[in-house]
Amino acid sequence: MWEEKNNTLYKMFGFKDFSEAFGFMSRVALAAEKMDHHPKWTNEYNKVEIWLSTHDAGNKVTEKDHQLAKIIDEMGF
Ligand code: H2B
Repeated sequence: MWEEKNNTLYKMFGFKDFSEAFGFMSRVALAAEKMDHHPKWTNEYNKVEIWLSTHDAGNKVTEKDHQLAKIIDEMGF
């Protein structure tokens, strides 16, 4: 579940290891670049945290953030 937190959509993802986590990040990076909407995120070993917001709208959650969240969810991780 994405959580609305400090004007972002936030979600934490856990993986088996770094390779799985980075594979996920690669898929998200390609989707983000395609829609020209890029995540703020961190990765530590098998954990990825993502905060989605729209800079162009003054760092607020917009429809684009909901769209990217949906695309990430549909990747099925
Ligand atoms: N990503 C996010 N998260 N928010 C934006 O407002 C945004 C972006 N704007 N990626 C895009 C790039 C814009 O800066 C470029 C010029 O299209």
